[in-house]
Amino acid sequence: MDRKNCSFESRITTTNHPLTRKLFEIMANKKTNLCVAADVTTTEELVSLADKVGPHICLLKTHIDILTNFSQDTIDKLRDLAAKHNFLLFEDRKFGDIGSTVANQYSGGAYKIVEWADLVTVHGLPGDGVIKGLVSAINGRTRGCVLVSQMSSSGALTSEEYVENCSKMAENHTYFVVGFVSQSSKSGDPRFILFTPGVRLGKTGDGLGQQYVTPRSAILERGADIIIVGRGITQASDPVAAAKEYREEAFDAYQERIKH
Ligand code: 5BU
Repeated sequence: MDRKNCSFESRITTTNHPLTRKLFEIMANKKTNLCVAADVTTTEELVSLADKVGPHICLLKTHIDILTNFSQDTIDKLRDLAAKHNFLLFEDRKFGDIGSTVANQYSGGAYKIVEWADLVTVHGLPGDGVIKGLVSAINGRTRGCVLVSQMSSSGALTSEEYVENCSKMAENHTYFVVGFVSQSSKSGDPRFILFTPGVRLGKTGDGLGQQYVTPRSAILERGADIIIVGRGITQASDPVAAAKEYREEAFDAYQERIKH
């Protein structure tokens, strides 16, 4: 069973991870494989964006530490919107330290990420202690992580060997890892979801190292399951219309892929 030829529905039963299953269900039922990167700097903008694009997304990706006015109210509102529109919360924290430190960063500090983020991003660089550390902080909650195995930025140091080693790490920790942030994947393992950022229509870069491909290219050529789109939506004159456009392009490309 090759991941790239399988429908999201048919992949539900390939995994026991409750959040992987939930995400496949949301994608299949809502007919969307769009994740919006909500890189705005105030709670008001974040909540307003989440409510507007909510009907079109399976996931809302945050960088919670770029908010200037974060509070518990931010989280209460985000969780309400996630329930209202049926999407998951994905904090792009890119944990990358020893297990003991990431456990504290995950559960403590100002953001208490473990209390509200369904999924978080993690670098494999420290070795699998980073995963064990995060898991030690979960305390019975249903949580998962996405391993960053390859970055979208130019000159990224993520070699083929590194990507391979991230795959092995994921295979050893399937109870926590739901998939990879990557630019391409040779892995056909249907349990793992491939998330691809660096997606934008009509631009190839941002002048600061980001590199873009189109939704079709990400899904059909690079094998993405979920596209992550930030400024293509947040900086559009009409973010809702842009979200609809990316959603349609991405879901059409996915449907085309599973036909073959
Ligand atoms: P953009 O506005 O579509 O360029 O935003 C992309 C988002 O995805 C942004 O939040 C980044 O932090 C995130 N990202 C990325 O662009 N490339 C990567 O390899 C990883 C995350 Br990992």
